This record gives sequence, C-alpha cells and structure tokens, in this order.
Amino acid sequence: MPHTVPPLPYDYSALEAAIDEQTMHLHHDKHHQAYVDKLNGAIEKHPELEGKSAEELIKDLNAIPEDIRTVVRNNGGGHVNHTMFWEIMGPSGGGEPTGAIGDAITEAFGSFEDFKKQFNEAGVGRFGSGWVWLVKAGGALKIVSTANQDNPLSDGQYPILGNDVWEHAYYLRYQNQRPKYLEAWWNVVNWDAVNDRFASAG
Ligand code: MN3
Repeated sequence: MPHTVPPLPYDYSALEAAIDEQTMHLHHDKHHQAYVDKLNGAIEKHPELEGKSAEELIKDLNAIPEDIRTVVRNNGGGHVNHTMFWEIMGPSGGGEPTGAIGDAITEAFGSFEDFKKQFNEAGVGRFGSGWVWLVKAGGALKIVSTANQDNPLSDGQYPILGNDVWEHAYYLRYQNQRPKYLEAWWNVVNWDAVNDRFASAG
C-alpha cells in the first residue's frame, strides 16, 4: 500500500483561531501531498520497503538504501511530521494543558507559561525552515528544534508535540512575523490528542 495523506479530522476553516483556511488547504492538500508523492516515488525503487510505516523508515535512516536515503529523510519526515501536526490541533483546542502532560510540563518547566516561552523562543530561533518540538528523550521532557523535515524519531527521541515553522505554515496571515504565529498556535492545540501521544511515548 502506498503512503497516503490522511484527511483532516476537522474542516479547513476550523483552526481560524490560529491558521486561516487558505493556508490549511495549501499546507494539507499541496505540501503534505507532495511529501507523500515523493516518498512513494522513492519506495517504488525499493519495493522491499513497502511494508514499512513512515515512522519505521525514519527511525533508522542508516538502514535506508543510500540512493533514496535523503529523499526518505526529507519526505518520510515531511509525511510523519504533518500527520502528527493535523492530529494535535483541533477547533476546541487551546487553553492550559490537561491530564498527565499538563502535570509533566509543570514538573519539567515550572509552569505552562515558562514552557510556552521556551518553546516559542526555540521556534523563533530556528533559522530557516524546520520544526520546534516537545520530545521525550531518555525519560525526560525536552524542547528541541530540527531543520527541514527532520523528525526527533531519527535521533531516538519521541515527539509529543511539534509546530511547523516553515514559512508555508504561516506566511499568508502572519507574513514575516513568526513569533505571532507561534503565540497564536497554542489556541488550537488539542491537549487530548497530545495526552494520547504522551501515553504512547512510553
Ligand atoms: Mn509544513
């Protein structure tokens, strides 16, 4: 089965509290689709990889044949990153983190406000295109950022949540003002979905 873009679990206009409808269409229908198409193109050259999930592929990039390794890194990463991204947002999101992840954030960072501040700073500080993440690494929560479509799974870290700081994620509404996008993004974070990922982090 080739990889596919999952449909959005809400309407394209559902995240207006942070992201406009046109950006959602371009981002989901065009950008994410392009990562999936390029990933499938690479896998066609190595049918032995057909049974593997995108997560499995990027977890061990050294196991990927060299001729498609960079394509899988960029586009397998793009597929995994965006699939998570749509899942962890929602129209009834926002507010303070709930449940186990709320407690863990307070324990690790002092408060949600302190966590958000550090996370947003890491997002602003990512030069060029990339992602900012909350990961579980060696049993601890950490904020990290990655370039391009690199995913923390490739470094043995589990992504609990992540925000896309490529310009395509925010430029129509926020233009050059990435900090404003990072701040508004918390209005649509779906803490139930983030708790599910935290539970899966082990
Ligand atoms: Mn993107």
